[in-house]
Amino acid sequence: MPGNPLFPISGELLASDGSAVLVPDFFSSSEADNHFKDLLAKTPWEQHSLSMFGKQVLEPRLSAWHAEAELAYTYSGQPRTPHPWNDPLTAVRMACEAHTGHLFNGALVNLYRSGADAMGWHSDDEPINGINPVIASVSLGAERRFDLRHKRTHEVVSAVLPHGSLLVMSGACQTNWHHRIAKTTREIEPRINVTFRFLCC
Ligand SMILES: O=C(O)CCC(=O)C(=O)O
Ligand SMILES: [Mn+2]
Repeated sequence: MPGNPLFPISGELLASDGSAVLVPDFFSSSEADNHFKDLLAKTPWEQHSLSMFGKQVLEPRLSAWHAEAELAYTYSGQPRTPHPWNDPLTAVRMACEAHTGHLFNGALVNLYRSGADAMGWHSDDEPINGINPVIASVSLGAERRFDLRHKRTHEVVSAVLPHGSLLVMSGACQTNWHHRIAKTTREIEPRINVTFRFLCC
């Protein structure tokens, strides 16, 4: 169901040039509450820096990269040493694998502590993700708006990502669209997002 911006939205967000399918109630609210609590407690949160206009600035969020030991990952130009899988992450990963029929061997976990935390426009198109990657993105905690912007036409498609939702980006989504979580001045609670990927070694 392509649209811009219709809230709440579910199903296919993109009319063309890739796929982004939102499943708003992927986890029940009690499952989502438990995953949020467990991941908040068990994730080895780090704050990394990124290069912006030639300067190193701290990323406006906390994050952790989880994968098998040999799968180092360079994100925002920064090499990341993987942390081992933990129980809540494995449970969420297995649910995403069962739903999508795809295996995932890495997960980037992000903590947006408040509306001031964000992730700028980017696409998950690093070569290690392979061509037309399937990326399963789980949202827990505060709702945030997710924007997709077409790289050529600059069309913007937006959707709110609810607590316990799953967004599956696939096909040519990373080739043709950027995505972001924008800052908001609203007073909001923390949000955890996990993006599962399959890295080609
Ligand atoms: O927080 C989100 O929903 C998006 C996260 C994201 O795009 C990423 O980790 O690459
Ligand atoms: Mn991304």
